[in-house]
Amino acid sequence: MTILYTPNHHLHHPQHEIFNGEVLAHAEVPDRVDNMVAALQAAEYDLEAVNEATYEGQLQAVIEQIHDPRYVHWLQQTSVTEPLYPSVFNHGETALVHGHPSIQWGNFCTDLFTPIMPQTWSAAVTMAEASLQAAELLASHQQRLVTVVGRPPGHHAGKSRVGGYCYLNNAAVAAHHLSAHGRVAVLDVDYHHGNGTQDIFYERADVITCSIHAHPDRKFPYFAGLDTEIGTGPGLNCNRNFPLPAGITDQEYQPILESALAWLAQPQHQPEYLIISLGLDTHESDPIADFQLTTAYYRQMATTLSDLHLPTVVVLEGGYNTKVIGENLVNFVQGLAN
Ligand code: OKP
Ligand code: ZN
Repeated sequence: MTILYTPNHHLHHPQHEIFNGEVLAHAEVPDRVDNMVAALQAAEYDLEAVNEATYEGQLQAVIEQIHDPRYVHWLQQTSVTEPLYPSVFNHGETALVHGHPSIQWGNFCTDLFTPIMPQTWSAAVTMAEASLQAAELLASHQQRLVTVVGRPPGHHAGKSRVGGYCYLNNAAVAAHHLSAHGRVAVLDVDYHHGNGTQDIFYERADVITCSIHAHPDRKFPYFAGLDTEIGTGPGLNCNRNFPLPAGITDQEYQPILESALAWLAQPQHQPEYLIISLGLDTHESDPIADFQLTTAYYRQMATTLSDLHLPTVVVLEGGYNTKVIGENLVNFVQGLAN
């Protein structure tokens, strides 16, 4: 097992998210990753730092194949000195207007939870680079198991609209890179629906996607995540959602996880690589969620995943109790390597 992490996640530290006009403390904070790194080191794992990324070559090519290049270029080139929030959301064709960056941002984003901070680009592109390196370690047969610990997360970042604390879709970077080497399955076990990943691969049959999450009637991202969303065109029947009620326990989650894995591994799919979008916000103590999974269960969850016997990249997504997220990750990582 190789564990990559991105020390420069500290560069991105949003203070506020705005919900229903209320300014709240932002949940996606650097302490999350600091707690995970400390717990992994205490458990004697070696972590390999991915310090920075140059936006060129393969990284740029992969990112611009999964995201609208206009969005990515804009994010890369827009420099802000203050947090940037959208004011007006463009629901039509992307228009590269010359107005205030707050207006331009309205082309590409969906909510008031995902501000652009002065150094968001550096942190986000480094996390994407680490995800690409993880995929390459599998593609080149140097490793069968790689975990990427960093932030910002990525699974709500779609082709051209980002949100939910996510800017670049790290899991999609890994999946798209590996899709050149074999069929890929993406399983999203974050508490929230992986709507960005679903969007990116919705019409593709070479990357199949599956998400287990809180029912969108109740939780973010609200406008996606129903079990009727099954893919389209060549991607028909290559997406599957498991929306769940509040209060899910270990005993209730396990058979759903097994159904998801059975669906991913069915003969029509035959994945050769597995990407896990791992959110630890399914934990019973999570401050923004309502599932009841226990710390010990993450070990069982990962052991169940390892039964697929596929080369696997784990990419960190959510998880907002900064006191227990590291312990939960250690349990997961130990279960995976079993
Ligand atoms: C990101 B990830 C305000 C509600 C805002 C946004 C949730 C984004 C989750 N209290 N919720 O999937 O963990
Ligand atoms: Zn989440």
